[in-house]
Amino acid sequence: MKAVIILPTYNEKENVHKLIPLLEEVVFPKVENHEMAILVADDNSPDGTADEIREFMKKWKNIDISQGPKHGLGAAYIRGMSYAIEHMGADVVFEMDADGQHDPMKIPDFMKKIDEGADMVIGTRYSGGGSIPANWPPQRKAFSIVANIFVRTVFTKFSIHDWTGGYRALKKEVFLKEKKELSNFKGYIFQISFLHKAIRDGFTIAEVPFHFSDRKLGSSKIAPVGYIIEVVKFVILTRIKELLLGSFGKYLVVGGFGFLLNAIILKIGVEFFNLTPTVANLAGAAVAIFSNYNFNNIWTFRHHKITSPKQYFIKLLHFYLTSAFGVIFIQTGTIFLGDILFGKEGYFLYFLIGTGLLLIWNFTIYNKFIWKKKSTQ
Ligand SMILES: Nc1nc2c(ncn2[C@@H]2O[C@H](COP(=O)(O)OP(=O)(O)OP(=O)(O)O)[C@@H](O)[C@H]2O)c(=O)[nH]1
Ligand SMILES: [Mg+2]
Repeated sequence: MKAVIILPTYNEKENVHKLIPLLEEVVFPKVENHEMAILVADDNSPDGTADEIREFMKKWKNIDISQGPKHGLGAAYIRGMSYAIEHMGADVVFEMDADGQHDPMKIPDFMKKIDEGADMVIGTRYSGGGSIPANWPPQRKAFSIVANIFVRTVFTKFSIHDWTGGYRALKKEVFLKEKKELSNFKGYIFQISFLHKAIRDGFTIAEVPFHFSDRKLGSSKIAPVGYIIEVVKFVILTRIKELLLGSFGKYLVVGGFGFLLNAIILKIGVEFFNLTPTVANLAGAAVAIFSNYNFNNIWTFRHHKITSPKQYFIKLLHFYLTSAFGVIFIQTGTIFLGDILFGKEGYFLYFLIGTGLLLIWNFTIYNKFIWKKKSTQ
């Protein structure tokens, strides 16, 4: 395979001067069985980074440069990856800071993970011995640590420890698949969104721990603290969109329809058939649960559809039981607790909180037990 290390640069003349010989003379000879090359994605740096690279290109034939206007890190990577694949024949592309903060000696470890079958390898500072500079100011440390915990939690993807780092390797298939959807996001958001899409599309992800050293030469282009609000906004909006457009949105539509059925039957039962509200509501709930079960089966969770008649009845029974449990213990229980702890006045708020918890409970149970992958066969 051919792997191209993409170094995005904006005024990194002094840094590439040190990094490129290190890659060529020390690191590349350590990578067995793969052809290694370098692409510098330079945004017309005024400090003459490109001239430095052109000098190196005379000495080493596996170096190339792609220049363009400065539209941010994401744009530089999109341009660089396209170039590496189309003009250099790359099978694998690396993202690597040009300022030496990404320990180049880890490159063989990334390639090993690719050899073992990973589609995308993430350099991690937050697991397995990886670390961030001890001398970073407290607010930068806090930003980096909290941002990563935040992203992992909101995306409920705890197996990936470093979402914002920029030391990565990926097969060209990953880039080609996601290219259309990759926007010119600024620094950290580009990294988060790229990884999020790769996971969504089922690519295999692996991690390589590394120590992120402090920048020694040149100046920083990314202002971490300035990104806080943008990162939070991006991650939350992405998650909400994903949930609403995905099975959770369908589940809400199905549940909303069930709720309407329940309400109509309750009203007809009481007003036209003279039933007591309790009995009429039980009938309405029973019909609504039946409707929910079937619509969820053929629509929300259609990828894990229950087809065998025996399974259909067993799961229907489970569905009734878990739905009843949720209504009695979670929804009604929340109202009960609210009433005892804070008084009756807030009953409607407790109802709303209880219903919210109920929705999450049901969705989790349906995913994990009713329509879980293997049990449906
Ligand atoms: N081509 C290009 N490269 C960029 C741009 N912004 C940042 N870079 C490069 O991306 C890499 C990471 O940027 P840095 O400024 O080092 O960000 P950082 O590592 O979070 O910050 P420091 O720890 O202060 O170095 C460096 O190689 C930069 O030169 C850009 O707009 N265009
Ligand atoms: Mg840096």
